[in-house]
Amino acid sequence: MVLLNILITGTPGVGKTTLGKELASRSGLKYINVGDVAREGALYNGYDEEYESPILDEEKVVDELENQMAEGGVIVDYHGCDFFPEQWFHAVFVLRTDNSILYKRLETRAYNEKKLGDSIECEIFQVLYEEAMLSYKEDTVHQLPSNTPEEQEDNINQILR
Ligand code: DAT
Repeated sequence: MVLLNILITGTPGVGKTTLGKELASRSGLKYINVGDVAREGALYNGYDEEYESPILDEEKVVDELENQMAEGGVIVDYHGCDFFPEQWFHAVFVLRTDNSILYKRLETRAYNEKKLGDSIECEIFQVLYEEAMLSYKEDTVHQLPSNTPEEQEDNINQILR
């Protein structure tokens, strides 16, 4: 049996982690948060002073995840999607959140003003959706609204189907 791999992507704060963990617990698939993997393995290649955050070493992340992706049955969560090998994922879900709701969610994080503003802009200009459409076959990319708990429930059911 081939186990499917799923990518959940979108601007920070749209609900990737919340959805990914819930989906994993209901489906039995394994949840992988790329940010956590990078932190645990120190998979960085510099520090971004403007964003006050380390820069992901994308090649090292791909190397680190390769075996698990080959095994299959994995849900990957990351706010970027153009550096993963295309064949890793059978379905790519881009979560979308209205700006005012996203702003309220991000306000509670310790983001500096630049990072907060850029994240909102990223959502307005649907950067992650376009990145996904350029990186994967169009029919594997699905946008899902992620504003309310009801929408989250709908999304889980849709992905499970
Ligand atoms: P991400 O992993 O994309 O950065 P998150 O899962 O940490 O986002 O969610 C950010 C916050 O928003 C968190 O407090 C949970 C809340 N949230 C996520 N999805 C939601 C939804 N569909 N409806 C209401 N709140 C949601």
